[in-house]
Amino acid sequence: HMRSESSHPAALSPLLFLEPVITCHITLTCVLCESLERPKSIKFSSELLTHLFAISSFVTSRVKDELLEEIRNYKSLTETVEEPRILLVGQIGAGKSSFFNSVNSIFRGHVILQATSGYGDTSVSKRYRTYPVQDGKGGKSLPYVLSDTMGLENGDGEGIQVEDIISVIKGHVPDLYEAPITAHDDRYREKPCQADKVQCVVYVLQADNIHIVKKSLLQKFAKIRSEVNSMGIPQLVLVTKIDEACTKVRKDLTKVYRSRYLYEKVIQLGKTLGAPISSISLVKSYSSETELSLNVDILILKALQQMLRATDACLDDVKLKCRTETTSSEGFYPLFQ
Ligand SMILES: Nc1nc2c(ncn2[C@@H]2O[C@H](COP(=O)(O)OP(=O)(O)OP(=O)(O)O)[C@@H](O)[C@H]2O)c(=O)[nH]1
Ligand SMILES: [Mg+2]
Repeated sequence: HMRSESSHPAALSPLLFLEPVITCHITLTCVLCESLERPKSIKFSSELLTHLFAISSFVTSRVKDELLEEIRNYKSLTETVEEPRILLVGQIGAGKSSFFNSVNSIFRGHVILQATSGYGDTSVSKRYRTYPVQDGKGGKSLPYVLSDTMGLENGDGEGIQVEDIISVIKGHVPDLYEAPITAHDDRYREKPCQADKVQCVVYVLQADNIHIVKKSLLQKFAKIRSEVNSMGIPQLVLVTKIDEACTKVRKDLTKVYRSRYLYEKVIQLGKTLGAPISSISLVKSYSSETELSLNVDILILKALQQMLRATDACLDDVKLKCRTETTSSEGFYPLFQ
């Protein structure tokens, strides 16, 4: 019964990465809930219920462990770029800094706020910052860095400019740089090396306001996208605040791939940005919680895994480029057409 109700239109299938696990988890959860809500029609012994909950939690924690294992053991296998850079760009308050904080929290084992996050009339993040991810307190740094930018603003000439973001992507901008970024500055890297450049660009949008994203902002995204396409850098989309967009999902995060509302938003976003559905990840970052939660972690780790895989695609092209010693952009396969 659960299976037939959960069947989705084909376009959503790339998002159903955890289908077997989630189905198992959801089936167990629903059986449990139904039995709790309607004790007269279905009766399970409390012992059986305890076992079912235990199996469900076990399966979910195994998924998290496997994701952690893959992400921990990531290697760039590229001499020129030991630590690939993943850059998050998006509107003010979209949840860029919170995503970094959530990734860091998962590897730390508890919720931490390293990047300043919050709400402001202008971007809360005032500088371009790169964050290495540490594997536990005092642990080694994982071999990739997440880069946080100031938020893009709706109006022209306000906040960080498209040109600034392109400079960051091209590797001209060092860590802790404040916009505006000019070639006259001493710290501006005139000739960045491959390791200074960004290997994956992630556009961050919040699920609860996709329908009201301003045209001016979409134009800024389009400008960045066309420039990034020509550089052959993979581009992904991160949809944050899914809990704010759908009440069912807020109550139970495992419903994320069953939400028709979110499904429609993803399709709409794909069309607006010209991005394939498979390049869109849905997450809920840690915002008000003080403890980690398995379901939040899995979505965050899955998004990070997708970013690292996209980064690999970029690095393969870098290697190919080095081998063929050509400056032509042939051989690049950007994710956005
Ligand atoms: N409910 C919920 N709140 C979130 C989520 N992600 C971020 N927030 C909240 O949204 C607000 C803005 O988040 P930030 O991470 O500071 O956003 P930002 O994109 O870094 O913003 P700027 O630095 O100003 O550009 C904060 O109050 C966060 O707690 C989410 O997934 N769910
Ligand atoms: Mg920020």
